[in-house]
Amino acid sequence: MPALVLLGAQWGDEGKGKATDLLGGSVDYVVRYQGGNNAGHTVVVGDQKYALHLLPSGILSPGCTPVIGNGVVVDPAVLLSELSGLQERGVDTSKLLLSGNAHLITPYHTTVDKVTERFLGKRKIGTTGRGIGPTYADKINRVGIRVQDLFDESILRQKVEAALDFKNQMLVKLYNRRAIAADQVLEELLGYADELRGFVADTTLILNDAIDEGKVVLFEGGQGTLLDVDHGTYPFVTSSNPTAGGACTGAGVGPTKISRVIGILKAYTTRVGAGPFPTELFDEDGEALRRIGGERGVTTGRDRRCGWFDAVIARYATRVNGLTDFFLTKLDVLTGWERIPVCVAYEIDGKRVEELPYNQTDFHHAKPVYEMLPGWSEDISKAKTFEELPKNAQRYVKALEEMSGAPISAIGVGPGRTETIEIN
Ligand code: 2SA
Ligand code: GDP
Ligand code: MG
Repeated sequence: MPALVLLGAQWGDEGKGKATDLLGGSVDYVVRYQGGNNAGHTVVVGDQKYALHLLPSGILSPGCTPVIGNGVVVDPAVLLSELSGLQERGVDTSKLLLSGNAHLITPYHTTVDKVTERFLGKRKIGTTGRGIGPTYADKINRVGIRVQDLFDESILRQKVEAALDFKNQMLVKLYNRRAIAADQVLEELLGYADELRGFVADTTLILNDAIDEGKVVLFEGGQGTLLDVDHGTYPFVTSSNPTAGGACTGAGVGPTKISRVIGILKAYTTRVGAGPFPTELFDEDGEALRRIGGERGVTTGRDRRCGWFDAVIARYATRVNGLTDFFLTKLDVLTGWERIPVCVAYEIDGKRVEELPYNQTDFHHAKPVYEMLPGWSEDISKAKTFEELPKNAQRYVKALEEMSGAPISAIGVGPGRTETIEIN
């Protein structure tokens, strides 16, 4: 298996960090290909809990080389503080590779992100405020700053001045804010150069060589399919491509090299930030899922919105990502419900719809059509095989698998590394 992608099949926070960590022991490289420190990936190893934002979860597996690909947006201050935080806890971070083509998040991107959200008011996206959207906007607008620019002061100056020219006019004239001084930005960025230099590499070349040599490369998505800027619930999305194709562009590896695409799928649904969410619950069931599942943003600490499992979304994720299999996570959180509703289709303007509507207005009007599945009350957190699960839990997994369009190859029954059932 030369290369595989692991990505979120819903709105993020499905448990990708844990799943990546689980595979970490058997892969040679773990690569982030999009997003930045908006991500929050939790990994629990023994009694130690790690919250990773920018670094690939593979950094916690000793044999594994962590890679930040060209498609990622990098806040250098966050990267350095995440690295030193891990070093203080005894994690070896020396193998990290950072693409010279990755774009940098600078303080003006973070400012523009926050100011834009404030001005959008009721229509805000609910971003993480980490400067993600403005940094990708600059990249597409060809006024971005890349990691490699840190090592050429005169080029860096030209690029920072060009980028600030327009932004300052906007900040001053439109938003009534103070202009940002190029010298200040330049000084801050240059201050990171020496510490980052040793990590910078031609990651595309290294990864392609590794695959050709038969090494195993795992691409770890941040956020999720429904937050994809092309395939998600636009405009309530992030500004990158967490879907499988993003791994190719965000790391410089061709699709013919990828043989497995795993969708991480939570046994219910959550979302952080604004936007449509057909199965969202506003009652005590939603509150219970949030409490039992610990559904709180790893980056911003915001409460996550919670709802029942949505098979329409799972089928869509199978389609747009070409999923080969699913890891179903957090099945243990559903223990104790007598009956568990599962959304099998939508009703839109009186019509039953089986597939995710491409039309935004239709999706905003979608009402879930539920099927009731029988629940279970036994503790499942110690189960090691599928057969050890209570019959109704087995039935729930099988029903989800049938509705979602790809086989389930692993089931999470707790946050720990070992609390997983593998199905062969
Ligand atoms: P942004 O900051 O521009 O990417 O925000 C745009 C939308 O994308 C959502 N988004 C996320 N959704 C779920 N999890 C994310 N990571 C953190 C976590 C979130 C947190 O692991 O819990 O701590 O709040 C993530 N990152 C971005 C975001 O909510 C907007 O809807
Ligand atoms: P990610 O962004 O997809 O990596 O997910 P997050 O780390 O933001 O959120 C997932 C949360 O669920 C984390 O707190 C994980 O420790 C936890 N988790 C992952 N898998 C399981 C599971 O199977 N059961 C339980 N109870 N928790 C899990
Ligand atoms: Mg997360």
